[in-house]
Amino acid sequence: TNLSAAPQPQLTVPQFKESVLKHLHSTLGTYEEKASQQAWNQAIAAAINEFVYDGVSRTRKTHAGKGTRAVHYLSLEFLMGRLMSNNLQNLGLYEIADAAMTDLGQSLSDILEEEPDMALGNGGLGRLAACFIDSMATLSLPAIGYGIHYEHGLFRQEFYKGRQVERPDEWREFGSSWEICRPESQQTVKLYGYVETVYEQGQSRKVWRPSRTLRAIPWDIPIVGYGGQNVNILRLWESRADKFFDWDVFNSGGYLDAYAESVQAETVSKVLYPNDETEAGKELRLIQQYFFSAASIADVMRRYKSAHGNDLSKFAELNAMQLNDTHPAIAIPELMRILVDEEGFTWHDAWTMTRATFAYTNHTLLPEALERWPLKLIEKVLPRHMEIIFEINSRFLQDEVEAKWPGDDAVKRKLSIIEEGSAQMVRMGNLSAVGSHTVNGVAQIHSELVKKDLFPELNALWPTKFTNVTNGITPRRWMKACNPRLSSLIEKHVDADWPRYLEKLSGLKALADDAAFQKDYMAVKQANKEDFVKVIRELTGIEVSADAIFDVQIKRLHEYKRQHLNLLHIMALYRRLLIDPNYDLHPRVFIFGAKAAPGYRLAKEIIFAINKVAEKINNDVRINNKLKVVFLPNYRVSLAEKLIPASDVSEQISLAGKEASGTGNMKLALNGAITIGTMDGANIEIAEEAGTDNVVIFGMEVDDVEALLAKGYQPADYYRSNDELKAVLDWLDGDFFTPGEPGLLSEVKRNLIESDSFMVLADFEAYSEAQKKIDTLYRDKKAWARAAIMNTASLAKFNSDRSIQDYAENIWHIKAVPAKS
Ligand code: 26V
Repeated sequence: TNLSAAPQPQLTVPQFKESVLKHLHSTLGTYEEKASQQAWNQAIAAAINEFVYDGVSRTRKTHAGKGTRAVHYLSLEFLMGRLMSNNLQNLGLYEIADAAMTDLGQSLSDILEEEPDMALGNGGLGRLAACFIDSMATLSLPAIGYGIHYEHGLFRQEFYKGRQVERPDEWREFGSSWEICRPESQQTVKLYGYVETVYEQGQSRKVWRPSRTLRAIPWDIPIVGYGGQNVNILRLWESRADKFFDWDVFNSGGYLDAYAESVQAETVSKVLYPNDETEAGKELRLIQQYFFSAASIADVMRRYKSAHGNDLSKFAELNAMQLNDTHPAIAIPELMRILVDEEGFTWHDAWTMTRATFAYTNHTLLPEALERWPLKLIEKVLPRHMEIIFEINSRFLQDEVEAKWPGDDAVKRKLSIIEEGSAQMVRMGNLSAVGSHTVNGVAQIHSELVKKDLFPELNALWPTKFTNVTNGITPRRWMKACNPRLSSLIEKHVDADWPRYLEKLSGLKALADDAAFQKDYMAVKQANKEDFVKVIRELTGIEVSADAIFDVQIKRLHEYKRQHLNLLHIMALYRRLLIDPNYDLHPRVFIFGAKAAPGYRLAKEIIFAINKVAEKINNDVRINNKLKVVFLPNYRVSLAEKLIPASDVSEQISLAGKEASGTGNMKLALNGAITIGTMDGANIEIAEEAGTDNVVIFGMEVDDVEALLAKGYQPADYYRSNDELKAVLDWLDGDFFTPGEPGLLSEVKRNLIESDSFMVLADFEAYSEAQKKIDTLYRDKKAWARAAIMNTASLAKFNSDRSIQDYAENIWHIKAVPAKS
């Protein structure tokens, strides 16, 4: 195989030029002098797609009819971002295309900016799925991603007077260059209705009589592996009305009713739900989950039968399905329904096959994020599935729990898939764990907590079921494509195939103290920062200096991630500068990027508070530009790609035990930012790999948090005993940051003093001390450069290829099948 080499371009510059012009003329129907940036973008996409589609065909042909086991990655979110530069990089065509466009008098980098992000995900979980399908293609694994073809991705964020406003995301208003509609593979999905018991030849059988059906239309996004050998598919389902014109309704004057039906059907794939407590229990969300799970399983079945006929005995042997969180958990009873009701398997055999098929990844321990559906709702939308869930549950409790803990009703109540209470609820985590052969967490500490705190009894029942796969990121997007300066510097010192074999960067460790290399490395950082100064100016009008420390916190806004801890410290620095204008602080720019769920009140208040504090600080001439605060609107993948290479400090300050893994921490560290972080999620493993001298760890650990909680946490004690903390919290009450309108920021203060569920005040002092260490370290240019280089050189573990290799070997048991040339 050619996996060991960097991708070889299959075109010369003149050939690429010719191809783009051909498509501009005969695909787009325009010409050089007339073409808009968008038309150029589409012409380049068409030129790239000649290779992409060829890869799709070769990969399909290689797999067709083969008896090789494949994995199906079921995820309600794929946060893909832009695809053009990534596809060019993975095909080895980036430099060629760049030169070709320059010859044509165009700027490739400007044209790349025309592409909207595919923001079909909320945050970490969705971006992880996107990195994983890149790695599955790169490793030549037979793999398909399944999800929803949302018309609108995550909302576009604007600020109005410092407050978040949500606007619709229109990523494919005029179509997308990267999708192929496959009407020949459409499926029908049933909903609602009732269950009938049919008696035949002394046997009874359950038949679901649905009262509604939806059509599921697949859109395939080609996923180009690094080197372009295999091109896999991300299959996204769009919902349509089953029959657009109901002729009977139409003839009797119900023309508009027929349209109304199609509008209703199309709402199913209309919009991605934000992670939002207020959305819990929404019928449309449950239908989304079932819609894509059912369409995907039907698709897998169709492919199996066309290759192997109607004998399903090898189904589980040939198909693995990974549940990306509990969102597709309804796939478990769906597969049971097909095997038992439609294919005539005994319950026992169907259950053996189902459990051999599914594995489940847990991404959070936060109780409010664990999915529970009202039993009544599932009964209404999916009556047969509710019966199957009851059956799964009663067999699990009687055969497995009773055998282990005879007569113990308390343990049964705790483990039951059905939660009893005034309204019965279905616990999707329990269903997923019971119906899967393997359950994994996403970082070492998180996987331990899954066993210890979330599923201790299930872990006692099945000690080998629970495992860890530490998350990763694709170095193609998160280094090679987004940081071309660092990539070319690296290539002078290590093998060109480092984006595939990231451990090759460990060769840089020998250069960590080399003065010339340090100088080159820091010059790259400086140039990236100078580029980003312009981005900040364009997006916010704020002027910052590239000589300041760029201190970055980019992630969804959530109390457990503690953006407000960062804010309190910024206020403390500001106060120190006001008290003593000579306070010795290396100039610092604090940069935030974060969307809050639309219904998450306090998160939105924190955004508002950061924006108001920023406004005041950025306009205060007294502090001599030593401090700037920038909140970038509409944080998304394409903005991350510009910011991460320009970052000096990576803020990873969640309360210990709450951040399952984090993946931004890996991207920032790989690009040479120094982590200031708690002993949480993957921070722990990053410190282990990069060396504890090269990260700044602070604050309570999981045990400390537990101890403080047991003792009784009193945030007001910290408020009273720390004068600086008291002063900055009191500041929020007045009108200092909101002139003429006192109290606008009081809710943040009140929450911290009265509840502070994530112990911000308890960690404030330790955080403030850790920030002093950052300041001191930065002034020692050599020590800083050394630490940054050690981070870049040591992060091979967090290559998503390694994560996927772990899944392939330990969970899916699948092997590479390289596509033939
Ligand atoms: C969901 C919800 C839903 C309702 C209310 C609040 C809330 C808060 C958080 C979530 C998280 C959804 C799952 C998720 O995105 N987890 C993230 O997964 C990443 C990939 O494994 C991991 O790196 C992050 O640490 C983890 O937060």
